[in-house]
Amino acid sequence: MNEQARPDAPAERTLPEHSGLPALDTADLLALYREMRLLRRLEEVAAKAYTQRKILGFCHLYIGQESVACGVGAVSKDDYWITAYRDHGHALAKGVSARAVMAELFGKETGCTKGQGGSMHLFSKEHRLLGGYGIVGAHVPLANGVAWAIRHRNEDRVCVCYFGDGAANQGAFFEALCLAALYKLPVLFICENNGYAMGTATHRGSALTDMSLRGMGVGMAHKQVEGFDVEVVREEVGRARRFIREGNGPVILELVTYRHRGHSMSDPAKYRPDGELEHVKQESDPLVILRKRLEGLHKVEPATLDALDASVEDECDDAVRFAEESAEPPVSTLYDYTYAPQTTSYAVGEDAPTHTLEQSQQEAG
Ligand SMILES: Cc1ncc(C[n+]2csc(CCOP(=O)(O)OP(=O)(O)O)c2C)c(N)n1
Ligand SMILES: [Mg+2]
Repeated sequence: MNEQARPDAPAERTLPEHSGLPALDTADLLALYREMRLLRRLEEVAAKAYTQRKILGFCHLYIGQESVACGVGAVSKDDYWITAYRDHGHALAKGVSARAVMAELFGKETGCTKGQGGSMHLFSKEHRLLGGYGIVGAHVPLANGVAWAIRHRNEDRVCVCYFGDGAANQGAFFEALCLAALYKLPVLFICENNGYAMGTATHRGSALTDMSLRGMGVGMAHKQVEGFDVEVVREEVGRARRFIREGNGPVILELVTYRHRGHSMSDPAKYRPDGELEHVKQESDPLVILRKRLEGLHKVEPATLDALDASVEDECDDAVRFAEESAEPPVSTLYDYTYAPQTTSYAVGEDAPTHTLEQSQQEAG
């Protein structure tokens, strides 16, 4: 069959060789080390608060995966991000404060979602963090909508869509991928393959375990990347982001990672083979990798890194105090932000008016 008979055969898409980003210096790497340390420590503190029943509901920890969110954040702070329920690390890496994240976990009105979302629904319009979703795979099509808006507004941004290896088996995911490639939408799909979907190892849920290869079926540029080294993540995401912004269409990256804790706080994670966790912690802990590099290659004194650790400790203590002292949201706000306003008369980029349930019902007739 010749090319003419197949005019829609997707051209081979290759990512650029380099991101074009400048190399990171010692100060940049120290900032990334501190950020990853904050992600980890805030969650260790949250885990303790959870066992004290100060945090209720579901709580999924990101410990072990910090190099992904922080590596992406090093390239993509001004983009839109959308993610699933394992979202604490994404919020922090996007710039949401430790106070606003912890207060949200505590269900307080000072939280980034005004205490109405909790752990799985961190949101910050100011930081272009568009959630936090609990239904596996359901947010992936939303990324396409965000990308349409980016194109419509002519913004120099992409939408970064994070999801897990389990989500990459969902129908909504496949459909979203297909349309994103067809319309060349500015989406960077990032599969954080942490080896498990709840208790199911990736190879027990899919014959294909490199989820970036899902891009092949729809003609999308794709790559599998080792996700434990924050510098590598930054460079690879930089390459993909550049490709997208140059108008070549979306990219799917699989970042190989690992979660050190169970699926959620109620999971003792007994399904792992003996020694697997210990091995990963020894060989592939993102914090250990970067600390070793800073001490070895960059000749940073251990005391400098210890001082950063201590400042993170203070920041987390402050976040807990802030969350504890904050008020719960007033009951009168229970239905706020639930119903979208019916009007379409507000301009793009302008805030939609906040509606009460009553107002929305009146408008709906
Ligand atoms: C549609 C749907 N099916 C099942 C669940 C229950 N569930 C919650 S998390 C999860 C596993 C998802 O794993 P993965 O996508 O790999 O993300 P990870 O938890 O590893 O970050 C499942 C099956 C759900 N929330 N939504
Ligand atoms: Mg997973």
